[in-house]
Amino acid sequence: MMTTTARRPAVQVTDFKKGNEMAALAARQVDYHVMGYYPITPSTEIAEELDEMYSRGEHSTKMVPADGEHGAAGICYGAAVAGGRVLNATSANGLLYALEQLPVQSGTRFPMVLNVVTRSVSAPLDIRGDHSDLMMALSTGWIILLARDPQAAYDMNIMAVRIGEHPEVRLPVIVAMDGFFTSHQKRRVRYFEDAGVVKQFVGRPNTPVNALDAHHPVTIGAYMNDPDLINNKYQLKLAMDAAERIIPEVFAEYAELSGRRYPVMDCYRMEDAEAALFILNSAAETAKDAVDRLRAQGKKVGLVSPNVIRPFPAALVREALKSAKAVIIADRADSYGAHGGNMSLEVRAALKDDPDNRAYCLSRVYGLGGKDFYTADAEEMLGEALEAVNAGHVDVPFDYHGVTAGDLSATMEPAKPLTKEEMSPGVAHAEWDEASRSLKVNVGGPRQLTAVPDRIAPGHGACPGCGIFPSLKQFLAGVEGHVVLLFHTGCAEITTTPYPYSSHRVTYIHNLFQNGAATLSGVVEMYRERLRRQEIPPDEITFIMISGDGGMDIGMGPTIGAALRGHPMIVLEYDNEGYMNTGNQLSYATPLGHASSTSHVGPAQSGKGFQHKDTAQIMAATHIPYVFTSVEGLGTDLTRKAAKAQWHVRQGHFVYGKVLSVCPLSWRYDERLGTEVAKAAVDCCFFPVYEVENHKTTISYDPEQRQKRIPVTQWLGMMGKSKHLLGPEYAGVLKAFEDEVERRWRRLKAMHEHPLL
Ligand SMILES: Cc1ncc(C[n+]2csc(CCOP(=O)(O)OP(=O)(O)O)c2C)c(N)n1
Ligand code: SF4
Ligand SMILES: [Mg+2]
Repeated sequence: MMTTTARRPAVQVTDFKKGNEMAALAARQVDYHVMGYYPITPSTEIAEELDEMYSRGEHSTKMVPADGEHGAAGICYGAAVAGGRVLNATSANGLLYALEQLPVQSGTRFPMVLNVVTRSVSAPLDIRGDHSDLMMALSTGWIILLARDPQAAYDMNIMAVRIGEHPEVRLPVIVAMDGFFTSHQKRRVRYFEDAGVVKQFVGRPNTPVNALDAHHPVTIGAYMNDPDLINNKYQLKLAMDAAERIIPEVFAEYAELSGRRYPVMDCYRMEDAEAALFILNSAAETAKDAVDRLRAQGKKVGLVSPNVIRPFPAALVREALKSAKAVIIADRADSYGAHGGNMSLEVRAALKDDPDNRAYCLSRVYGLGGKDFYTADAEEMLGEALEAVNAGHVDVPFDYHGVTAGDLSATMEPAKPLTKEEMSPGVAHAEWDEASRSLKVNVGGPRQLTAVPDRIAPGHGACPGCGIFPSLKQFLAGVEGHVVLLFHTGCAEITTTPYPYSSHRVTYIHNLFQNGAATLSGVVEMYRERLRRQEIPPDEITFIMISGDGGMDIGMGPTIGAALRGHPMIVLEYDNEGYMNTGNQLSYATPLGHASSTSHVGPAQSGKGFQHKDTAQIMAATHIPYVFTSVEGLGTDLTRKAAKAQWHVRQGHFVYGKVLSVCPLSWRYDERLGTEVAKAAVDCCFFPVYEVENHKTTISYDPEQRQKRIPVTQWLGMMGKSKHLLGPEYAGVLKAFEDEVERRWRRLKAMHEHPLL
């Protein structure tokens, strides 16, 4: 893959690090102006590492946590047109969610660097590595460099800046490493001791056009029709052509500096190879062992593996496979229906242009969803190619490699249906009282509520002391009859549906957390339409979406949309103040100053930099008839509100509820203290418990009136994530937080007291 050059390289440090750490290290040394990002496994660590470094004052890159990947891509585009250096990192559906912005960035020719830590695209949801995300980016006009190991993750991240910013290129660059295989596995690595070496190599950013030069106003992104558009795109094609020339030049210059030489096409033992394997990234390193083993048996095999796939090195493919008699092209993604993955189609097309090349081509899809690729797999593939050489024909031009029958007993057993009668024990009841012109609710006492069967069975994988499931239990106890649940991605989803198991005893749907409310809207509309056409029995079903607070960042738009359309359904947000299932990154609901894995506390940063999101008030502003907040353990408050919510849905309305949900793991407190921590959040007025019913705000539990109010500091001191705020050095942050809590509480009190507010 890389060889050592003769010239003396700059001074370097030897270390043991993983790909994500190396990408972050390179970024720290480049010292980008801005990073716009949104967490998604397995790329999140890059932002986490950089945030931690920032908190220690080790770089000055402004880290901007976006509201989703589309937003992150927008932030990056804006930052790039404003003339500075820009970084992003994403994976899987995150890349797809950003995809729409990628041609905007390349089409207007603003360079930036995007790390794609490859991962399988949902559905089914799988967090491990394949190339199904990366292959979607092939036609976006971005240069794509591959980083097959942690060392390459560092080196490519540095070279990407120079390549993309070259005056003849001016294109954004993706650096792609394999999720988990490269991003999370530590290897021996070397990096420049002095960041100045990197800074000198990348030089000062050269931005011929930018949005901040008031003396030279420019129009960026003019509307363009035919005949100009095709000419514009031709220029992009020419830029890619230029990149084909410039990439090896930059690689060579970097080799002088680092001692590490990256060929555009890595050919391993191809000199006299009759059978070759074409494969990308980390799997190529594994396959080299297979080549060695087969060579030891006297078999003429070799390996071809590009370090760049955009521009696709077609000429180098032809050159590498000039004398091969068969090539097996392995793709870690399928281009469904195309009879081969993307690389296989491109290699075949490249070879077609060499009239003398008669190599048999075999296309194989392997390693989807992170399925391991061992030396034995590469041996088997090379064996197939050798067989084609010996037989003089190809039996199976395209197939999957490594598919097994699986465990045939592993089916998702349908749950024993809960009957309408079982689910309607008459414990929770809401009724309109004309005399008082209000809704009267009766939910019985806690003992009666235990008569309601659990719709979610106890066998889930959440941490001990997790607040989600007691909250869901108390909420669902107030909803009678059939329900259909839609869960956003998050801890509640991950811990209840690990295939082939499901904790759900009622119908459950998952969609990614940017789009659940729209999905449930579709379900509701179809329910109504099929009822109208008498295609389904006239059973009442209550539709409920369960989301985390993170889902109310990225999925806020569709939720507001569903509310404005007035689709009869309940959206219940469990707010644990962060993106917990992905490792405790900040969400917009994370309070000011609180520590998370993307809001570290250190000499240069005091935890999260902005105030917590007030989703309940945002939703109240859609003027839906019922919005509530609650917390588990406040008597039967949550169950009563569930009964009310169902009543409003039965009237044909959209309802929004938000529940504070404790997370011992990431809030860092003793898991036995959950109820106290939650109660303190309410008693210090950080999390007011109230409802907005028919536009009238009523505080359900007023700690002041009950003489239970405690200082905010008492709550903050209970949790490892916020304790630091009690120290004198954070007095300013604490004051800002206390003031905001007080302002919001006073405003709520005023709304409670005044019917028109
Ligand atoms: C488009 C997209 N971006 C990012 C992710 C990664 N991701 C999945 S769940 C999650 C956080 C969810 O946070 P929240 O909704 O608060 O639920 P919690 O994990 O806290 O229960 C993130 C960042 C994803 N699956 N899809
Ligand atoms: S990380 Fe937190 S929210 Fe997620 S399961 Fe564990 S305790 Fe619950
Ligand atoms: Mg959360």
